[in-house]
Amino acid sequence: MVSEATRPVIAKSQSQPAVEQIFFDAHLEQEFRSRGYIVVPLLSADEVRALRDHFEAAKLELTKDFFVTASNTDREYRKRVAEGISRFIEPAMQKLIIDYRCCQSHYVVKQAGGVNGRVPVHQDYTFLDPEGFTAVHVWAPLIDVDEMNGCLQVMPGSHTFFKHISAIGSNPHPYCCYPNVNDSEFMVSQIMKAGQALIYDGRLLHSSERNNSQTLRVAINCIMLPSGVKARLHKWQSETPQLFTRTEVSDEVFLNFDIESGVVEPYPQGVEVLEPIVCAYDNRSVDDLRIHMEQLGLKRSNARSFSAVCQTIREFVSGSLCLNKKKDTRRENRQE
Ligand SMILES: O=C(O)CCC(=O)C(=O)O
Ligand SMILES: [Fe+2]
Repeated sequence: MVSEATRPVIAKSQSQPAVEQIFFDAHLEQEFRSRGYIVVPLLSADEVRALRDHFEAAKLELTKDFFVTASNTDREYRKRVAEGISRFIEPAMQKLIIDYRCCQSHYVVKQAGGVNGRVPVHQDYTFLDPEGFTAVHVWAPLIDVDEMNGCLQVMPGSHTFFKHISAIGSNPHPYCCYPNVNDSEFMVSQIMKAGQALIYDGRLLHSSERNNSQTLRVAINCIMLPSGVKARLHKWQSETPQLFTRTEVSDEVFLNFDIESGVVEPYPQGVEVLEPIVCAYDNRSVDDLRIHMEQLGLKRSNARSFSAVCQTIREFVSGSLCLNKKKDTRRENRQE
């Protein structure tokens, strides 16, 4: 295990503190730090098949158009799912990143044609303090994904833009000022093959549209933290809006807690109460975001416009788009 003392650090400029190295490969590290994510091949075809079998065997009762296995209340079930996924993801990730573990693993599933399956732009829950180690989140589809069946969309560079704690139980988020952010110039669709993984900084803004295909969209979502570093959960104090209470929890706690409310008193075993933390609401404008992305050299890529063209072609071929129509049916379909 790499301890805090021996974990390699990346020297930065004198004005900025050094940061711990996450990836073995310097190019991946650089990419991850600047964009907030990378996409890499992670699982072999056999591993994807084994995970699909594991998913089928778990016999999910899909009660929502977008379903996360962490919302199941059966502890043994959650444990089985988490262990079954981590068994594949951990060894594969350990070839890429230095001494991290999965502290939570879920299936994230979109029902075929599910009209309520859209996942709005969000930052995943914050599992570490804002300064210090970085939580590495992994999203890996077990089926090829594109804009038709609800691929992930990300906002490159957003992980270092907002200073925001995403508290369990929710708190006001600064990106709510971009109401139509899914369609905005900032989001990039990630068209991926089964077995590829999007490895992202836990602060990266992301979203996904509903699954308009005829097939279930199954993916895996794992939260990875450095070995020996416990997760920290934050709860917003609405009466003192800059204040968040904090608890430090063992990985076991994730098998029991309610993903909407987190840990609640009386706290179960494995929960330690820490000092509260202050984090002011970061009210920044869309222009600030544009400047930030320009500074990072992250002008919007062609990826989305290219995939939008592919989508149009697919719809035309499937007969759902008539080119004689003046109206943009794609846009209409997307509104809920
Ligand atoms: O699977 C998806 O489409 C999005 C999942 C996600 O972002 C989440 O569960 O936090
Ligand atoms: Fe997410």
